[in-house]
Amino acid sequence: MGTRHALNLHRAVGSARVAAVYDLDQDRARQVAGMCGQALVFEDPERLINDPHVDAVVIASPDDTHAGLTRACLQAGKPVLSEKPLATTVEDAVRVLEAEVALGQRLVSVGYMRRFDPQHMAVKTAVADGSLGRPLLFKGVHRNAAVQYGITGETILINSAGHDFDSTRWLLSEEVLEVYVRGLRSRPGLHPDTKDLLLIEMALTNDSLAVVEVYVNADYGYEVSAEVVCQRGSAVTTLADTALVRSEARRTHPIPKDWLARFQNAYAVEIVEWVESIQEGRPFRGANTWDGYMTMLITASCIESFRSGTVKSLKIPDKPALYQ
Ligand code: ISE
Repeated sequence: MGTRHALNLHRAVGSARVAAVYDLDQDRARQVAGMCGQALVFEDPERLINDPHVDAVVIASPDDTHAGLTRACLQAGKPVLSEKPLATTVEDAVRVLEAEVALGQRLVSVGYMRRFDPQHMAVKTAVADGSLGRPLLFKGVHRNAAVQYGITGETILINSAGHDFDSTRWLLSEEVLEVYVRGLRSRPGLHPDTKDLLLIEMALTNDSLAVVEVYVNADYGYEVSAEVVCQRGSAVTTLADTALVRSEARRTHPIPKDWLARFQNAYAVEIVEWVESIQEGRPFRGANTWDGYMTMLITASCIESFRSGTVKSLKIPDKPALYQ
């Protein structure tokens, strides 16, 4: 993910350059720095963050390091685009939120890249214009070919389903009030504790609903779809820039193997928008700390529901003025 962001910055953003790279794997850091021109290589992420050659930081490290590194950026007064999730616990998300509110300046952006995907943006536009009536239901499908980072329901909720929580809030413009999660193990050969297919139901403000399938061992490829059902119609993401191929008595569409292929366009648009927002001194159009925090609250409630098998309610906190 870090390589993808570095290359997108290097190739797609004319008004910024990759000044420095850190990776625990220093060979990898040198390799990426070499692909991006004259970038410096650091042995320590906090020194990179505080280096005067660095104006802004992209974090694409393991999930549980995001919150600490993001706070280091806030301490240095530097804008930061953190990969999702903002944090892996509610406590860590609160610490980032409190640090930013204390600073009184919005410096943190969170990489929920679907907000920059043309298909998702088209759904948002169709729904937001009001002609379909009130949005009633979000239906999400999120499939990975094979799981990479872990196979517990908890891991999937933190690492994968966060996208769907963000899509739900963003596309419906409502907040989640209640969640209910069920999971199953898709194959007998997997570890007995595995739950690699989750079904998540949510009740939201304004009497709206959401249902999301997250299946991380779908095997055949990578797919994400989002539909918003409204009073007088619905809007759903269509296939991303693919050709319908006719051959040997079949019509076929290719399916991407992973999110880097499916969302390349979104990642490029996201990083261009992020740099422009910094250079123009305005808020980033994507997710901010408040969104990252709300997603973490939903995730934590889903983990409780998944463990207990019961419905969990959320208390929506007051939104600080900084994010109004
Ligand atoms: C990964 O980190 C992503 O961001 C992908 O979009 C998601 O589909 C995958 O499940 C995550 O592991």
